[in-house]
Amino acid sequence: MGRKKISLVGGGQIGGVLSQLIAQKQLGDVVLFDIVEGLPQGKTLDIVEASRVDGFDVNMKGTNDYKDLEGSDIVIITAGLPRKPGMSRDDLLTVNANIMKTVAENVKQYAPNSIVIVISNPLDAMVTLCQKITGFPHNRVIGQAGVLDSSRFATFIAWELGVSVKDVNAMVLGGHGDTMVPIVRYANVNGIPAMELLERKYNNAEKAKEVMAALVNRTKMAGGEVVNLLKTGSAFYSPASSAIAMAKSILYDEKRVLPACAYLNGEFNVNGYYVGVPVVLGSNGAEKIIEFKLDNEEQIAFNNSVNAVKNLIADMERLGF
Ligand code: TXD
Repeated sequence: MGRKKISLVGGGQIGGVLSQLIAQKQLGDVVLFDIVEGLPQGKTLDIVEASRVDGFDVNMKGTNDYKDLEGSDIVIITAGLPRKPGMSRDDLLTVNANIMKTVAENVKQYAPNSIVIVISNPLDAMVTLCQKITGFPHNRVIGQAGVLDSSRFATFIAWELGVSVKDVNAMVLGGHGDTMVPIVRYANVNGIPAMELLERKYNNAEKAKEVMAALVNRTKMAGGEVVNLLKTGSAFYSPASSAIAMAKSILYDEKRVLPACAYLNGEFNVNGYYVGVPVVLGSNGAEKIIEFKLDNEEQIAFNNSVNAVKNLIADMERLGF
């Protein structure tokens, strides 16, 4: 039995880290595609030359030819420009939609049976466009945002409470923009509500609320925080790790429940849009949306986030995509 084939379209910062993680975790063989000549070839050669040191067997190919995507089980798309300081994710819409159009046409042609994970921003719009152009069933086109946003939220909670991040569960839903919705009510440390632990820490319910509000706010702005520090691009280690968690759940049919950008058909009262929600990820891609009740405040924030996604999609359609 051959190894699974994972193709990465976009060989920039995230594409490079994705390649290295796939090799180190031996998830499958890798094709790294980019339009820049030499870039994917150089990165894959460099990674493979560490195989003796790290002890991994992997076939890896850097390419500028879409034909190499043939037979892919999974395609992860990072092609597109990242943000610079002062830009919102939505500012990338026109340029990245043009790139996604070409990418999706080629994925459709050369990897018609693949499951696609989109990472390029503005995420919710790029996933929508990718599905539209490939025509793949919705369960086979998903986007990565929620795993990362949730990991950021969990990290900030762990720091605040002085506990291992491994014991923190925290979930962020909605669109991948400033309106994303960290779900405070279910944030917990090994099942114990994070809010209760904050109230105990400060012995003051009001202060606990303020501290949590600051963690929520930092989570929403976390992408921008990294952009402002890096100045030349956006986060790339953590987005790559997050997409790998999704790919692994699909490749090993783990059926993990991960927040992902998935197509809603009435779930959470949303019809016909891609939005971040908890999803069962298995060998058929997004196999099931996990619904749960939102309270009033969460519902308002979620609706607001869905509206932001709808506006973004309307903008994209106005641009002719
Ligand atoms: O969580 C998330 N979803 C994200 C998404 C978190 C952080 C960053 N996120 C977005 O991912 C970011 O806003 C960008 O839209 C993508 C890729 O970010 P990355 O940091 O990897 O950007 P790079 O380093 O600029 O790499 C992009 C590569 C680069 O090598 C280009 O040559 C290539 O994309 N590119 C193309 N590849 C294929 N085909 C076309 N047409 C093309 N155009 C550019």
